[in-house]
Formats: sequence, C-alpha cells, structure tokens
Amino acid sequence: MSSSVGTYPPQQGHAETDQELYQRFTNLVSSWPCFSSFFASQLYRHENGWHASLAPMVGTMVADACFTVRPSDIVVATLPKSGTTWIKALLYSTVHRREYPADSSDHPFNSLGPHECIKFFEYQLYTQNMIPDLNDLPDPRLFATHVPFVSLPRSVVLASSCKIVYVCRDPKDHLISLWSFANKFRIKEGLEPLSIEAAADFFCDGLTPFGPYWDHVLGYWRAHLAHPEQVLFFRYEEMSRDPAAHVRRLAEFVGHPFSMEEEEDGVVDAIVKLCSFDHMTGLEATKDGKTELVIGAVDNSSFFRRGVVADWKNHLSPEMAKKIDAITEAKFRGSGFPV
Ligand code: PPS
Repeated sequence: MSSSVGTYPPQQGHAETDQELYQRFTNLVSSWPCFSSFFASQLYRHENGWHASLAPMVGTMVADACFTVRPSDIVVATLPKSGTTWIKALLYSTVHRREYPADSSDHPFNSLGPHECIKFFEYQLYTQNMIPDLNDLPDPRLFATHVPFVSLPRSVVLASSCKIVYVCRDPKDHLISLWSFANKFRIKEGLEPLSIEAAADFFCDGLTPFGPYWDHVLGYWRAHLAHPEQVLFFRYEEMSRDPAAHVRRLAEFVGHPFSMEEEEDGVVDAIVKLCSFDHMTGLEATKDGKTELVIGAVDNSSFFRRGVVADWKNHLSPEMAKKIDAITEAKFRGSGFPV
C-alpha cells in the first residue's frame, strides 16, 4: 500500500532527543493554518489536508517517525464518534477470548475501559515528549488511531501483513455524536454550547477532528478495495443490524476464526452481549472509570450516549440533513462507496 506521508528531517550533525523531536513537530504544526471548531482548542490543517488539535497532530507525526510495526499488529482506525469504543471492545474480547472468556466474571472490562485495553497512538502512546517502548507487548499487539489513511505511521502502511480494522458511521450521526460530546466539554470549560447550526457548518467545511469526514472514509475505503486482506471495512449501522455476523468476520480477518465448538458454546453471542451498549454502560469501569488521554482524563461514561442509528433525525432540520446528504453524494460519486 502506498500513502504520501511527508518526511521532516532533523537538522544535520545532531542526535535529536525525544523532546527535540516533539518540539520540531510542534513548531511545524504551529506554522500551519488553524481554525476554530467544536472544542476550545483550535484545529490545525495538516499538509495532507486533515485537521486535528496540536497535541494529537504532533503525536501522529512522532508515531509516523518512530513506530515500528510487527506483521502481527492489528490497528483499529476510525473517525471519532464512529464506533471506536465498540469496535475496540469487540476486537479485544475476540482476540483475548481464550484468556478472558466473554462471560467470565473477572473480564478486564470490569476494571478497564476499551480505550485502556487498546490505546491510541496519537492520544495515549506518542504523547508527553515520550517515545514508548512497545517491544514487550505480546503478539498480537492491538493499537488504535483516528488518523486518516494518508497519515498513518509509514511502517503500518508499508507492512503488508499488519491488519487495519476500519469503522465508519453515517455522517449525520457522526456529527450529532461529536456535537453532543463537544458540548459536554464546552460546558465544563465555561464555554457556550455550540448550536447545531454552527456545528453543521463546521462539519460541512471539513472542520472536525481528523476531518473532512469524506476524505477520511474514502481514504480507508480505497485502501480496503485495493487490499481487502489488509483493511477490513465495517459500517456502524450494519454492525448494529447484525453484530454477531460482524464479530465472525472480524475474527476471521484477524486470523482467530471461531471453531465449531466455540460456535456451539455460544462464544460469539457472549462477545456480542459483553460489548453491547447496554452491558458496557452498566459496568463500574464505565460508570466510575477514566481514561488518560493527551487532552486530559476523560470519564469513560462520556464515550457512551445513546448508541442508536439515525438519532440525527431528532436534531437536524430537513434542510441541514439535505445539505449533508448532497455533499456526501457528490464526494462519494464514482468511488464505489455505497451511499
Ligand atoms: S470516541 O471518542 O472516538 O472513542 O467515540 P466513539 O466510540 O467512536 O463513538 C461514540 C459513539 O458510539 C456509541 N457507542 C456504542 N454504540 C453501540 N455499541 C456500543 N457498545 C457503543 N459504545 C459506544 C456512543 O454512544 C456514541 O454514539 P452516540 O450516537 O453519541 O450515542
């Protein structure tokens, strides 16, 4: 697979420290155009055309420069508010089902949220001026990212056997989920909540974290078409319709298919139930736990809201929905992406 990751060479004749590497990327990102958006922090526009706030964009670039992939690695890729928490839970519980049966009373999800079980490169691993040592993690290592395909760590893109699991969501539900999440933060920080009209305008202008939405989806869609054995492509709406079928496809894709015996024992259904919205929201780790991200400690409960399809109908005017649909149709035309 190819991506057009840029290179940002250090100055010659000097062994760069980790802190200097972060500083070099911070200086570079700070020189790029920046925009107001959903959250208090500004979004920068990466030279590959996507947007993020400073720390995760710098983390992305450090991961690109420093992460060394293993062929057995599995990377979850999503836009924020597209089903990340759910697919992380499904992947973790599927891959680790032998050590941690989904119906066991001491499953890790009782004490850890899915974001602590599978960590983001740019929000958790490549942060705070540090380069993590990931060598001791057992195979298969599970990672996550919100970064568009074009800016994935180059070693992930070049490794032909590393697997990428992508989930996309209807743009209007993605927008509503992001808007609701952002307003919780805005209120906590003493800012006015964003109106849905303002949020929809930012969204249509591509000014969302890791957006434009359409470029993100198309990047992974094209990678999936070109390399279906390396990039799995799921849709939140289809997962909601038939979660068990998606768990089976996921297990096959990552090389851990369910045996006949597991099927007969109901292992697939147990995983679906463990990771269901209703079960996850009742866990102590969700109700009381937090996840340390580069933006601060985030309540695990904030990763769960309604977990339904087409909630946008309760928030978007028909005109706003029509405008988003028209942009989506135009952007996806000719891509083979089923709208
Ligand atoms: S994040 O912050 O990027 O990790 O958020 P992300 O997990 O991508 O998206 C949050 C939305 O996903 C819903 N959610 C779920 N849906 C179904 N099943 C499960 N287990 C689940 N967990 C989280 C969550 O409610 C958010 O969607 P909305 O529409 O806001 O309810």
